[in-house]
Amino acid sequence: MRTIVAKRVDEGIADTDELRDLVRAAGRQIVGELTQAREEDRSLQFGEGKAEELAALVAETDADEVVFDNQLGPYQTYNLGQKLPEGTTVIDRFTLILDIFGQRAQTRKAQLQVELAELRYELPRAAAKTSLAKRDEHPGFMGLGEYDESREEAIKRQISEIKNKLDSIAQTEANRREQRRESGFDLVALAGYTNAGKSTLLQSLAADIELGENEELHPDLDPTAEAEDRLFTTLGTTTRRAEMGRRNVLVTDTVGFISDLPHWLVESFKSTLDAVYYADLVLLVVDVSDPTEEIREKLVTCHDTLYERNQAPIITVLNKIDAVSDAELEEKRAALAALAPDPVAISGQEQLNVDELRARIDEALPDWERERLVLPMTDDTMSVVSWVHDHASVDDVTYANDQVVLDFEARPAIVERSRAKAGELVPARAESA
Ligand SMILES: Nc1nc2c(ncn2[C@@H]2O[C@H](COP(=O)(O)OP(=O)(O)OP(=O)(O)O)[C@@H](O)[C@H]2O)c(=O)[nH]1
Ligand SMILES: [Mg+2]
Repeated sequence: MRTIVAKRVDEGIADTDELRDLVRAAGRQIVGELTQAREEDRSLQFGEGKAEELAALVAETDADEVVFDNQLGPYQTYNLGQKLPEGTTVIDRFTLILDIFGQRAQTRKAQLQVELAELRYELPRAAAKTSLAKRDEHPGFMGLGEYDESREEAIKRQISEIKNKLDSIAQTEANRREQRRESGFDLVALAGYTNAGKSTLLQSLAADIELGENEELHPDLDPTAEAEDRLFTTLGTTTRRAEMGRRNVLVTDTVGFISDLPHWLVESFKSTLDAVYYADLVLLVVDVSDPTEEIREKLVTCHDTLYERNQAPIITVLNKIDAVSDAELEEKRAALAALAPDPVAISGQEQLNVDELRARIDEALPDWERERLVLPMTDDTMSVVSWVHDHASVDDVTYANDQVVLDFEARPAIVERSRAKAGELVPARAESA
């Protein structure tokens, strides 16, 4: 597809870098660009003269599509379509992002989310079409008007059906997170602006897939996390076990953040970030090779996205240090100190300082508790001993006087469960003693 990028800003210079990256990520070829600094024109977004210039540029470059960085209202889309050569598609940044998501959606969940976002986008437009048709006195349009009203109802119905399906998927995922915690896993999530290097870092942190008895717990574990230099390479979530010493850690990679997403789009993909919001720890990955101002803006977007719902502690990870000099890194670290306190600087790709990051992860995760359990000898005692071996770090086991004494360290949740299991072992007659 031959695409022209267009952007209007109220004042100053319109920066089209990110829009261009998005257009390329969507698999289009950029054949032209047009920008304008002025207030928004209600019917055309651009001013009248600029819109005519756009029409000429489309004709000259033989473009099939214009992508606006600005959000276009239904009437603006319609009016621009009337101005441009016939057959030219007019879309905005958000429909473009939706198109990318649609191309990448592989899981049922991602497909439902894309469908939901499309319907939410369409809903106000169906209403606009109805009113356009009603305004027109042409009797032939009356039927169309009625048809569109029922279309609105149909969209609303579909939206609520898809929401129900997504809710039940989210519930399944929430249950899985709980099961994993109960089996002794710490859950770490990778978050950050799109293209920051999350998937690459996941590959560096990941251990070989080897789940043993826990296999049925992890239907979503995936050997690959695709990494590529384009926006939104990752859409669904990928989980891998990390190599972390005594701890059992699962790291989840997820969709990247981007600025200025309209609420209907964010809403539709909300549960994609549940892995981040309900993690035990979030690694906020930053591309430190970007210019400082850009890092700042991207960090603000990330914090805004995390702010409302995130419950976990955050470690900021300055990634791609191989691409900057030591002096530059220090300068940026200082400039960003307020937004990114005490960051860890690494290169996921070149495996620089990844061990330091592992140490920080270990430090930031919930402290392990030391526990001593005295178990009576019953038929089930050995299965509890072996459960503790599987879920904790055992320091000592002593067998004496028909008792087993277990010394170990584990996550608080595991200690709690081991106590419950030990409690069930007490023979009935010992309870009153
Ligand atoms: N120089 C350098 N490049 C890196 C590093 N880590 C990742 N990259 C590159 O950055 C680009 C994006 O990496 P990804 O791992 O796909 O980034 P992501 O955050 O998962 O991106 P999305 O899934 O699109 O949100 C790729 O071209 C990587 O090769 C690094 O430490 N140094
Ligand atoms: Mg990725």
